[in-house]
Amino acid sequence: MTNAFDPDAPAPPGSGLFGLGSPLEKAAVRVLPVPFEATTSYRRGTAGGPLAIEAASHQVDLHDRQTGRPYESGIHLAQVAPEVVAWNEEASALAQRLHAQEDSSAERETMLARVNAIGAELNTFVFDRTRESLNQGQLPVTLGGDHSVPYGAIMACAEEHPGMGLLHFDAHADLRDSYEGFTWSHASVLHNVIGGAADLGQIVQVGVRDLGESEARAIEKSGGAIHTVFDDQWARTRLDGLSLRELVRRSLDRLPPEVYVTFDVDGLDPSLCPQTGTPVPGGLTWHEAMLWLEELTNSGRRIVGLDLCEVSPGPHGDLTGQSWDAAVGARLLYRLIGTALLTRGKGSRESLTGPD
Ligand SMILES: [Mn+2]
Repeated sequence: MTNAFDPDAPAPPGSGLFGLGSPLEKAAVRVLPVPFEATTSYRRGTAGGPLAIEAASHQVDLHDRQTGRPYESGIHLAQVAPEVVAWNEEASALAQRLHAQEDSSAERETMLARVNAIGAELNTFVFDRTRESLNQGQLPVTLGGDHSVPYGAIMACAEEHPGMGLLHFDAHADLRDSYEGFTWSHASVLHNVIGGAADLGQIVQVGVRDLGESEARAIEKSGGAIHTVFDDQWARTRLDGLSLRELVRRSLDRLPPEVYVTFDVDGLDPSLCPQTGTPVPGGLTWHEAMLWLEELTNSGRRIVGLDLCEVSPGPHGDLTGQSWDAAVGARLLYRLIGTALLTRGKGSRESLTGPD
């Protein structure tokens, strides 16, 4: 097959995610944009993530030393579904009124029920779309939006791959049993997945540094089913000059052969995601996050699905391609996809050893 595509050429405007314009039927990767952030509790803006990331993706160099040529496999970005936009507008407006606490309790109950119903509809939508990707043998990638968004994707992957594990990057454990009354809250996504999936394997969490007491208890009570590498443990390993790679390997060893990666960008140091919804000091550096992905590949495990959430270009969006958060998000998305393709036997990488 002749391929006229030049990975080094600048991406023309309107050329789609990473300038690839990959048609759906030829793509190994299907990215579902879900600009939804109804239950965002602190700062808004993650609904602008998908379009800002698409704009910023035109600056990403497609040749990747760590993952080779992910672009060759085809990466298709679906259109934003109008119903998702409508759900986000309605549920966000209701959630903001609920935060303002100016309505009667009866009114509040009705509004809360509606927000939760919209969340359930969104879950079904994401589940169905993920199912379609899985049916076609494509890697399902969900692009949030807040971290409530990938619930349906994780459920669909868990159904397709019984016993799959979860690798969860996040500043938060997301184990709350609903948050502010919202059943489908960004702060509850792991709790909901654990409650909803029939056969979910080991969970490994990384970057966690903001934790409620009930969440700490949930981790304890899980008897190891949830293994959390707390950020202070991570930082101590780094500060004491011990091997982070060893810590990563030991942690990954707990995971089963098939792994879903859920990446809340606030797991990274906030200098890499200053506008994210709930930033917390500490977190992984860029290269530390990449170390996890590199070792996941080395371990021979297979990524069966992934999401990237909570990337925010700020409250007003950014379609210029110049948002720093989106620039990081686009590169992270490309690296996550490239890593997943590598684990699925596609692509190759250059030697990662340093200079002799
Ligand atoms: Mn999260």
